[in-house]
Amino acid sequence: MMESGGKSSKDKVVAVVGGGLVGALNACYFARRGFQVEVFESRDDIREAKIVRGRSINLALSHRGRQALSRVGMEEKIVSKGIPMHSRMIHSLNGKQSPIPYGKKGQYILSVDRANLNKELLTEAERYPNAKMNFDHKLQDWSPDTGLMTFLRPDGSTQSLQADLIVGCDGAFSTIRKQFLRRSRFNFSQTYIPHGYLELTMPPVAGEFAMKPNYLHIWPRNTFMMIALPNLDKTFTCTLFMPFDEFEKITTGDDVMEFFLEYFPDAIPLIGVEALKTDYFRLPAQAMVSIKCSPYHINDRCVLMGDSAHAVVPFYGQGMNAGFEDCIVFDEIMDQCNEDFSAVLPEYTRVRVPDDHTIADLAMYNYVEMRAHVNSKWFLFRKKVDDILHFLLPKTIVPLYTMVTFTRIRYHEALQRWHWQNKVINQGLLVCATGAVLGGSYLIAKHPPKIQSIPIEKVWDRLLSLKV
Ligand code: FAD
Ligand code: EGU
Repeated sequence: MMESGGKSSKDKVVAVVGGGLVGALNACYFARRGFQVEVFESRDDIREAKIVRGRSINLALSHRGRQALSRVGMEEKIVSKGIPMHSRMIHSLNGKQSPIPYGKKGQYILSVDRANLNKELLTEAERYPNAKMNFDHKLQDWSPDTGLMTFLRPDGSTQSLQADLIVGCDGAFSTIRKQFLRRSRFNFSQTYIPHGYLELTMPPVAGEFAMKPNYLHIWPRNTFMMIALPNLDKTFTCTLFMPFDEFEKITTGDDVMEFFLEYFPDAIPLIGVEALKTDYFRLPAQAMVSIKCSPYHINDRCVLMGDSAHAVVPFYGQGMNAGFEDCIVFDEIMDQCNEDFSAVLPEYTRVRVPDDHTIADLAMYNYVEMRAHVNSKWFLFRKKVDDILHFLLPKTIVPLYTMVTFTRIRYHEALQRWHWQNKVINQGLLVCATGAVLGGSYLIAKHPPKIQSIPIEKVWDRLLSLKV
């Protein structure tokens, strides 16, 4: 396809910096259009490395992410190796487990292995003859004027390459973004939350999953929270979230046991006492950061996608899903603008910034809310109220997590709709309450109750016999 630059797409070099989840998927999107795609990844090829040390072992894949995969023909391959989670399983302190479905039968999320997903995407990208992987290439710096990038190689040498378009997919601590930070009118905010996270493995019991597999297991304990997602090898990966100052208080194996006995007693035999005591100290607690910025582009030269543009705290399970949706949105704008980068890039910023900023806000809001007052009772209660209202008024009231997780309603529209729904609910409650007061007063006036006095010593008996 010829356009303004005079070069056709097959003559243009698109450099994707970062071969993580979003970079690898993006490589497929650009290769499919015929560009000369060069992926630069600082690490070694994870398909050859024995141990992959990275963030979170598994992730919740939902509708937005699946849609993005399906457009490059990868949905089936990934979904077939994912474990469906139809419900949450809420673990109360007393060991009681209560399931809360995500929705109707087809509404489930998938637990997918991060390393496998990344490997499959790299392999898919490599199937295009016009896509090339460059591992062990760590970007050092680049020039917005010329598009020239410099990479550091493991032997200490450097290598340079010029690209027509640079796609920054190099994660939350993006090197590409450094050039954005030097520019005027670039907005940037970065917030570390006081919580850290730590991953523990729950082994199989007698060759079977230690807990029900098709659930996202949650232990909500206000300040402390644990989540477990199933893996294909019948283990669960448990992620413990707690404030760093609490992590610091736990320094010995006995401290760990005492802590788990108080907050997650049912998990102790499942993880195993010895494993718990050692696994806990294997890695230090990891930090979580929320990053927002805008614009996402520099001229017609460079664009940020995925965590490099918007790192979100993991309390909505949307970081990767949002990054994958970035790829769809960019791809659609490429069609609309005839692949003219000078039109595509500003349009991408215009369309995508409000949605990415909203999911960052929603995830942060959920973090604050969970931390403040979400114990298992409250969690169960809130989700049930949402679901009952949705059942009664299916077209009017759609829970926020449903819009976020199971639709492609733009994040900012989902938020607006949620505000509107809350107004409707509150007004509904007001009408009901007013009606109840008026109706009640009328009935009482019409049929004055016979005053029946209860002997004071019976009051407690009555109160205690009430089942809550
Ligand atoms: P990354 O995955 O960080 O990849 C960036 C890549 O760039 C890496 O491979 C890195 O090596 C490379 N790189 C970095 N710097 C350079 C450089 N200078 N030169 C070359 N290469 C470079 N999301 C969900 O959707 N669902 C979940 O359930 C979920 N759970 C999560 C749980 C936790 C605890 C955390 C921390 C995150 C979770 N996320 C989840 C978010 C998800 O992990 C991220 O949104 C996702 O990994 C972003 O992908 P990315 O490709 O943009 O960045
Ligand atoms: C955190 C860490 C339950 C994977 C938010 C729900 C998460 C995930 C929830 C992690 C929660 C919280 C939602 C999904 C998902 C819930 C969601 C959180 C996956 C509102 C690997 N969150 N997560 N909400 O509804 O929409 O189940 O590490 F505990 S999936 Cl914090 Cl849907």
